[in-house]
Amino acid sequence: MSNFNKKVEHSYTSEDIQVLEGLEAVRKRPGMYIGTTASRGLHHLVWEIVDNAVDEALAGYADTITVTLENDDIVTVLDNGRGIPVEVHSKTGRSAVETIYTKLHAGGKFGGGAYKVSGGLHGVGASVVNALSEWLEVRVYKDGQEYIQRFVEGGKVNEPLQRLGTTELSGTFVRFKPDSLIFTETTKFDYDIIRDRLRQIAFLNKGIRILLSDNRDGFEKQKDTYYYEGGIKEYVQYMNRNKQPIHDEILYVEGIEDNISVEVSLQYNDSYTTNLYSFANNINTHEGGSHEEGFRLALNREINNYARNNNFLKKDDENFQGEDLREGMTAIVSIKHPDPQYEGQTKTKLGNSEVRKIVSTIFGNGLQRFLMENPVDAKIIMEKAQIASKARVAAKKARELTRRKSALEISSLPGKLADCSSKDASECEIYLVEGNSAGGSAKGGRDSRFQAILPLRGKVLNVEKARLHKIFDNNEIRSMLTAFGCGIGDELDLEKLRYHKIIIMTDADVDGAHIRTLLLTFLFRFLQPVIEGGYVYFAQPPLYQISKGRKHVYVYSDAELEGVKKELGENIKIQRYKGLGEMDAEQLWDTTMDPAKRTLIQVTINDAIEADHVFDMLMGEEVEPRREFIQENAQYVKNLDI
Ligand code: 0RA
Repeated sequence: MSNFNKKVEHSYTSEDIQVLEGLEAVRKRPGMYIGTTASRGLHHLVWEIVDNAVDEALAGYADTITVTLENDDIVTVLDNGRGIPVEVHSKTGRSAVETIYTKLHAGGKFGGGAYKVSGGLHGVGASVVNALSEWLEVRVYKDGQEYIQRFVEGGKVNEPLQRLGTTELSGTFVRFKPDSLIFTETTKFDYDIIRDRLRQIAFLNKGIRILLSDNRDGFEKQKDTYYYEGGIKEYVQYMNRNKQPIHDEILYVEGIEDNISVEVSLQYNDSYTTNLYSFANNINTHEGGSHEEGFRLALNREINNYARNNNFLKKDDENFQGEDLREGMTAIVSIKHPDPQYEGQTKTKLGNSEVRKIVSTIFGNGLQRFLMENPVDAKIIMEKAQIASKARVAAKKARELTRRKSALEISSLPGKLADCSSKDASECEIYLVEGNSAGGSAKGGRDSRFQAILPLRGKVLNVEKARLHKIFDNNEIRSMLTAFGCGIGDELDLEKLRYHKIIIMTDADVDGAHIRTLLLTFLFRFLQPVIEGGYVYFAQPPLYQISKGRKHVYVYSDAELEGVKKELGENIKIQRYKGLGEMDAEQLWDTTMDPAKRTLIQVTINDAIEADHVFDMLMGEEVEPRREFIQENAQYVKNLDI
């Protein structure tokens, strides 16, 4: 160490010439190294320096990384690791500091840790940052001493590493100013871009604390700190923050094999989209690769195994398919590999084939255990898979059917439909009306500009109990599908929905409740997005008309009836409406269809699984709960005053 008491002699060698030629090549064709010299490339410089600090943290020697944005486009990155080695290497005659910042691709050789996170999309090494900087300085705090080395004009060494004095600190501090000769488009760093990436790094590397602050004059003074003890488990929670998770426990699995570390976290929410993100050495592998393949393999294998063993799949049932299991899933797969190979169009596909088996084993074991230990969560996940697989089968059948049907049949509107004249779906309403006589009153009473009427004859087919070909051969169902115009299953397109209010109008009796449940079952099974989009309503016809002299009052519930009776006192006449057909056109308009006066009940299905349970209960073999439920009225609707 004594040679640091004075400046180290520094002679110009052939090495130096090579180094300069290397960095000169970077300056000549920066795009080759950082992609672009626009904003994206500029930020690349920060990722590169931060990656080195993250490596030191992953090696277990640092736990805090501090990034600041300073005036004059200067960025600093500090870590509390061991500090870059300062001794002069006998062969090269230079220090590790100098080598790391001046030799292309030198970083990895000095990696003290198991992983070199860089090596993917970026991973060009700190020397590239140096090459593209007006100046760069490195301070090393090590063994009680502080050292500094400065580089100028794209990595030129003016003087070798110097010792500055003593310090209590340990770590590495890098400060640099990107070269405006290179970054001609912009040299302004964007706080939000840096914040988002640092947050992601913190999620992907549990236990690392990352601080960011914006100290620039003329910018909002900002500070953020990221630290996630739970790592990617908290990442999943964060990604689901505006979603509705359907089970409480977030799955988290970690393991290591052949020096490859694997972490997976997963939770289902009530949506139908998949949020699967994979990473290799902290780089987002957009194009997937062997780690994602291993994940999918294990997910399919373990969920189907559990479903078989616990009777969520019966003897004759086919296995769940991958897509059934990914619906509504938020998952992170993160691996760290000592020698990652990237493939694909954008080099964001992990190629290492050995990773498939390792992820599959580690995640598979963890998932198996999770399902055993969390039977409540497991049941919810199994039921979600059941629904998804039913929907997939239905969609496939619907597709086949659409192909079979002639274009004419599909495109011509059903004869019974009394359509409205407006073609603006957002104001159009279609009433699904029980029975022909009620249909007549509705046709007479409606405002034909925006209200269409589709009378349905008798009981609607119970789609739960019919085979699919029968469902699609059913006239009522075909009439509805043709009138709605939005298609079905996979090919459902809400843009094509011809009415933004689908209003189910049935008698206010048990039969009516049954019919509307049948209609809802059909809508739920085949047109779920239409319910979710808030396009489905129940009309609310009155139960009674109360007359006193010339005064008529409509009453919509038994509870209301008591109040009105008290209010009006003696000599009143109560007429109970047994069906819609008892009302004439004018009465039906006044009480049930006039937007200014009516009450519509919007059908909402917040929780598809709960709804499915309701439908199973209503449509299944058990009679008693069905009767009770229908009489208590649907609890999956909410009141909406129009
Ligand atoms: C090589 C060897 C050692 C540490 C590092 C590199 C190192 C590099 C960077 C870059 C940013 N921060 C860093 N921290 C450490 C090991 C040194 C030793 O064993 O003393």
